[in-house]
Order: sequence, then structure tokens, then C-alpha cells
Amino acid sequence: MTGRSLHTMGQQHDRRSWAEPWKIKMVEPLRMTTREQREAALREAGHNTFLLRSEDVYIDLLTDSGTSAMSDRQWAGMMLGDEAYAGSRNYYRLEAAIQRFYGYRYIVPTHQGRGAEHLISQTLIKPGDHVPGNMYFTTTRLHQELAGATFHDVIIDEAHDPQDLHPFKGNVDLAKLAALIDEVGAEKIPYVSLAGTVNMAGGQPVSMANVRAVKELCDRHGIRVLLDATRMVENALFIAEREEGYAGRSIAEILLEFCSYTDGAWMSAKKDHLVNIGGWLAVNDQTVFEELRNLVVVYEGLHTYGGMAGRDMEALAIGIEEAVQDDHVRSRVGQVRYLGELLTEWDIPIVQPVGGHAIFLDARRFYPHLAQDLFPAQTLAAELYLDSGIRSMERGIASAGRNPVTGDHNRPKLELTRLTIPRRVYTQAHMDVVAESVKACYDSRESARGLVMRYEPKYLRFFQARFDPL
Ligand code: P71
Repeated sequence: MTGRSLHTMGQQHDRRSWAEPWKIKMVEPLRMTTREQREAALREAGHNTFLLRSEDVYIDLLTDSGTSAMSDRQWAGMMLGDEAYAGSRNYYRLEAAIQRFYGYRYIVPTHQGRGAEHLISQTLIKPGDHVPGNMYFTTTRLHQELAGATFHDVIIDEAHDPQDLHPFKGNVDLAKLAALIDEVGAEKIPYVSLAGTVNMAGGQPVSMANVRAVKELCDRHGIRVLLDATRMVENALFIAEREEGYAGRSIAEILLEFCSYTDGAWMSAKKDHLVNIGGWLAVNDQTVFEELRNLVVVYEGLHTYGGMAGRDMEALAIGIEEAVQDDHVRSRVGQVRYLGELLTEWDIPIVQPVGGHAIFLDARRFYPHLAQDLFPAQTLAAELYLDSGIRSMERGIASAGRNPVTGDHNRPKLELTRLTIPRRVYTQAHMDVVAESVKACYDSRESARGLVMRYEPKYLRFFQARFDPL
């Protein structure tokens, strides 16, 4: 911890290059708890941070989803909700914002990301199909499987190694994708499921060169490329920072170019777009659009609200524009990087390079004495909560679920505990508190003993599973 107090961002980079590009107008008090209270709360939650009450949490890093702070402009927009059942003015504002910043032609609103995933999967996938993607995401893969597809991970091998410093660990391995096309045939692949950034790999970006190459390969075989655009704004910053030819280009320009190599996208607007609820789907193909627009009325709501209130759509339309501002994205990703640099300096094992939305603690190296079947990442999430009331999320064997054919656990290479940073919510002082708590857990790592799963639900088990300490 020597020299700890000297490590401001400014001193790391000769001078401070940025500060949060906002000031605070309204505050929400935080509640600190005692260790006894946390022990009781954790027991009641079955050692699963998803089952804790938010009231019992001090700094909430469970997710960056729906947890961001809206701006004064977005709150003002909430008062302009046009709550007409059909044809709400706010819908047209949303449609225009997506067309302007993402460049797609046809828009379908949904209540959140998984609503969009459900519609696109049911519309494009036939039973027996295969969907390649750059690493799985829990809800995305589940909807693909429920529609009858088999998911294939075609991300580059480097993505599975938490210590590999590849600048674009979200890239698709073109040889793996080509091999799959050869093996199953292009007609069995309705689309490539491309995410930017890749959440489960640690928030890792895809390069512009890679999406261009994926598009070329897919065009030769008549396969669509569909983008999970959930954190694409953050991906755009990494392209500006790391890819030749993109230095000095704006986030908005890079975003638009990236999307131009894809045939459509789905979005959980609860992340990049700075709203508490919302999502959308967008495609360029009119026939696909008409099918999606027909299906949305079955599951979400009429095609001009898709499960959102008019005021939600207004806040979202404004959030899209705020999300692509260069100073916003730099400070958002900069805050994540600041936390990562503190932990790196203290030799705490995290996924490198640090991604866009979160720090991922490498629970395998944190707890080398724990077998994966003892849920090391879940254990670490529980220990962090006990230490300080910080809530994190398991992204390891519990999240990976079971193989639908064999019924055995999927055992992912990455066994991670995610510290996810909400946008515009916490300050640098909070990041310091988080780093110190992680350090305390690291110093007492040998005493961790692991967990056994005592209750396991059928779908997305990590949300509701309960564990007992060994
Ligand atoms: C995150 C979430 C929310 C979440 C979902 C499942 C388990 C735990 C937490 C949601 C995403 C996402 C990507 C890349 C689609 C969704 C679904 N992420 N794609 O990271 O990260 O969107 O939550 O709006 O339905 O905490 P949805």
C-alpha cells in the first residue's frame, strides 16, 4: 500500500486529463451496515448476491444495467411523456435517435434487452439451426436455445485467458466461424450473434477490422450479422484508443461505421443509454421487420411502445444522444480503468486488459485452493459483501448453467466475480473504498472455503440459486 495516497489519475498520466463531466444535483443517501447485519443478510439470501435486499447493500456493483443516473434533461423528458396507446410522439423521437446514431432503417421497441432477444430468436431461428457468437451471454444464448438453436462460441482463444493482453479480446475467430459454416452449412446459420463489447469476457471490445471481416465472410455465404449493441458505445471508445486510423474520430462516427457492417441489432438500453428500463430491435430488412413488428404485439405491446411508457421512450431518446458524447464515454470507461489500475498495482488478479463496464476479479487465481465445483467466484462475491457491504456478481460456473444434452455443469474457463460500475452514480472515493475491500479479501483469501448449491432453479439458475458455506 506504499504511496497509495499519491495515486490520483492525474499523477498516473502526468496531469489529470478528465473529471466527471457532470455535477451532482440530487443525492440518495447510502446505508452502512455492521458485519453482524451483513452475516444475517447473506445467510437469508442463500449466499447469492441477487437475493440480497438493496437496503442491506452499501456500494451496489451488482450490475450497470438500469442502475445509471439520468440527467436533468432526461428527467425533464419524463414530463413530456405522450401516453397514447398508439403512435406516441416519444416513439417517433426514439426511432429518429436510433436511426441517426446507429443507422438502421426499421425499429421495434421492447421493454428491455431480453424482450428483443426473444423476438429476434423466434423470428429468425428454426429448430436444428446453429448460432455462432463471440462468447455466450446468459439471456442471449437461452433465447437462441429456446428457439431451437445450438450456440457455438467462435470468439478468439485469447478471450478465455484472463491474462492475455490482446487489445481486442472480443474478436471473432474467423477460422472457427468458417469451420462451423463448412460443418453445418450456411443455410443452418440464421445469423452471427456479435456482441460489442463482450460482457462475459470482461467487457472486451471487437475491432473495426474484425467486424468488417466477419461481414465479408458472412456476405459470401448469405448469413446475416446481428449486433448485440448493449455496450457498443464503450466498444467505440476502445476502437478510438487502440485501432489504427481511428484516433481522434468521435464515438458517434465510429459507432455508425461499426453498425454499417451489420444487418441489425438488439439493445438493452439499460446500459449505454442511461435509462432504468428499455430496449429495442433494429433491422434493415423490411420483411424481417414486418415479422418482428407483428410478434412484438404478442409479447411486449403495440409496436409504438413495446412495453415502455411514453416517458420511458423520451428519456431513452435523450439518453442515446448523451451516451455518444465523447467526454461522457471517456470518463465512464476512465473510472472503471482507475479502479483496475489500483487493483493491478496491488497485484490482485483481475481480467486484463480492463474492459468497459466492470472489473472482473479472477476467482481462480484469487482462490487457487478452491475447486471450480465449490463456486469460487460466488464465494468471492459473498466474502466481499461480508467485508464491506459491496455487492458484486458471480460470472463463473453458476452463471454458465448446465449442458442441455448431458445435464452436467458447464465449466467455463473464466471463473470471475464482476464489480460492475453504474454510469454517473459513484465517485472516485467510492472506487477507493471498493479497491480497499477487495484488498482485504485478498489478504484473507486462504480462509475461504467455498460453497455448495442447495437449491437450483431450471432457467438462469444464478439469479435464484441458494448456497450453503462448506
Ligand atoms: C448485466 C445484464 C443484466 C443481467 C442479465 C442476466 C444476468 C445477470 C444480469 C444484460 C444483457 C447484456 C448483454 C450483452 C443482453 C442483455 C439482456 N446484462 N446482452 O450485465 O449484458 O438485457 O437485461 O435488458 O434483458 O448485468 P436485459
